[in-house]
Amino acid sequence: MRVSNKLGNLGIFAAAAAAATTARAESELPPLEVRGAPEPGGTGLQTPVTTVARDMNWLDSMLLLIITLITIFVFALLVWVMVRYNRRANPAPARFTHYTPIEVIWTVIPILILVFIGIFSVPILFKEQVIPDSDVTIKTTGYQWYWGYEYPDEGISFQSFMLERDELAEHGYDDSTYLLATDTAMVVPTNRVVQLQVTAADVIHSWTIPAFGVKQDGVPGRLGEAWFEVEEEGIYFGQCSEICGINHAYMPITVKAVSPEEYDAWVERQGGGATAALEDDLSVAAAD
Ligand SMILES: [Cu+2]
Repeated sequence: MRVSNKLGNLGIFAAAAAAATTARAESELPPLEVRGAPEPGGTGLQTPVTTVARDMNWLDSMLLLIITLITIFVFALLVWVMVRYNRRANPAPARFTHYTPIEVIWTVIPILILVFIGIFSVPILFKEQVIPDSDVTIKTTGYQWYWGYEYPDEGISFQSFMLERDELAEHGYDDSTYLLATDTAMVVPTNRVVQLQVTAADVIHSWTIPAFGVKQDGVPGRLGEAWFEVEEEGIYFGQCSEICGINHAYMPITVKAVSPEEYDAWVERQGGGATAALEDDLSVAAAD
C-alpha cells in the first residue's frame, strides 16, 4: 500500500514536471489578452476581429431590424382584427374567401424582402467560402475528444486538450476560461490570411471561433476549407460545434493570435521553418 502510494506520488511529480515544461514553452509567447470568449449573460455576438465576422455582425443587426418590424406589423394586425372584427363589434362577418389584390401583396412583398436580404447575405457567404491567396495553411483534425493541428508548410504538428480547472493557472489562464482553454493553442499571425483545412478522424466535429466568423464541419474523409485574417492580437476561444459523443462539450478550441514576428519566432521554437520555406519560395520566384 505504502509502495503504491509512493509510486502515485512519483507519478504526480512527473506530471507536475511535464506541466512546468509546457508552462515554460507557452510563456515564451507574449502575454495575451482574452478577446474572444463567451460572456455570462451576454446576448450579442462576440466582438468581431475579421472582416467576415464584422460583415456577419452587420447582417445579423440588419436581420434583427427586419424581423422586429415584421413582428410589430403582424402583432398590430392581430390586435386590429381582434378589436375591430370580434363577434361583438362585427356580428355579421363577410363571407368571401379570396381577394386577389391582397393575395398578390402578401406574395410579392415577402419575395421582395427575401431578395433584399439575399442581396446582402449572398456576397457575405461568398466572401466566407472563396479562399483568398493564403500566407499560412493549417490543417485541423477533430478527434473524440480533442483537436489536432498541423502546419504542413512548417512541419509542425501537435494536439490540443482541454485544461482541467486545476491546470488553468499554470498555463496562464484564470478560472473563467474553464471549459474553453486548452493545453496547447493554434498560433496564428495577425494581418495574414490563414487558410484552414478541417477534417475529422472518427465522427463529424465542427471547428469554430465565433470572433473570426468561422465555423466549418470536420467530416471524416473530406477536407473542408475556411479562412480568416485576424486583426487583433489576443486569445480566442471556440468549442466543437457538432455533437460528437459523450465528451463533445470538453473539446474546446484555443487560438492565440500574435504579431507576424512573434509567429515566426514561435514556428522556429517548434522546430519549423517558416522563414526557410519563405526563402525557398522567394529564391524560386527570383529564379523565375
Ligand atoms: Cu467534436
